[in-house]
Amino acid sequence: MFITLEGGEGVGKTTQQALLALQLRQAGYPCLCTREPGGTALGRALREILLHGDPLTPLAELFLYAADRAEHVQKCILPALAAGQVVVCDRFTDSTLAYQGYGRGLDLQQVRQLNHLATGGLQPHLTLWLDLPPEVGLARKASGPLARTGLADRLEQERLEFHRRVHQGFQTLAAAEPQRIVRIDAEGSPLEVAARIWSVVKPRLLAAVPRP
Ligand code: T5A
Repeated sequence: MFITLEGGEGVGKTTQQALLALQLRQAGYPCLCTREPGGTALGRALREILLHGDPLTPLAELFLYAADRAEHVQKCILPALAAGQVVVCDRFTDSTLAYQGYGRGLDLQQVRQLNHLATGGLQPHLTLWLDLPPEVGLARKASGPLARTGLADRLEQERLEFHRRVHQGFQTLAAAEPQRIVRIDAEGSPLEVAARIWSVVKPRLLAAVPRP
């Protein structure tokens, strides 16, 4: 089963990925945690350019996310799925639609085509959209440990208006694909959010994957 975690900045995806992996392993499901950008050696180099390099044109940015994904799908995600692991990925194609499409204003149809090319048509079985007002997510990040290093990345530094468009994008994507994309209220403590996530994942997992 291929599960993705999506949402704006600081909504708690990384925190929830670790908690979900714990639940999965306790339930006897081997799982792989990975992320985009940065799930492969190439991806880690691209992540540095994308998040901390000089400003890029929107189209160049789009192609770099696609290159990261093409490598990631072939070298990491597909082999793990073939080996019977549950793959939990922090961001995937919906991030590209939300950030580069709705946020940057690139043509949505072209973004979809490039997503399709990069993934070879692979789609998540379940996408958990962690929904939080952009102001709250940005404030969480601003008070987190990384903020004190002064290493806020390029996308975090975008204006609030950009993050509102991204949020609106996720909302539209979720409304269009309610079976695949499930909205998770990301307010509350990490354990409260984790319980909401598990209540969505568990029945789908039992239906999709035989109990180990
Ligand atoms: N991007 C990515 C694109 O533009 N296009 C694409 O196609 C793709 C794949 C990735 C950037 O790349 C962009 C989007 C992003 O801008 P990233 O570092 O992965 O960069 O950025 P984020 O995904 O935003 O990751 P973060 O780690 O910064 O945020 P998370 O993972 O959502 O949140 P997390 O768990 O790190 O938590 C943030 C802070 O909040 C606290 C944590 O302790 C931490 O300090 N926290 C909570 N506080 C209160 N209550 C809770 N429930 C909390 N949960 C966590």
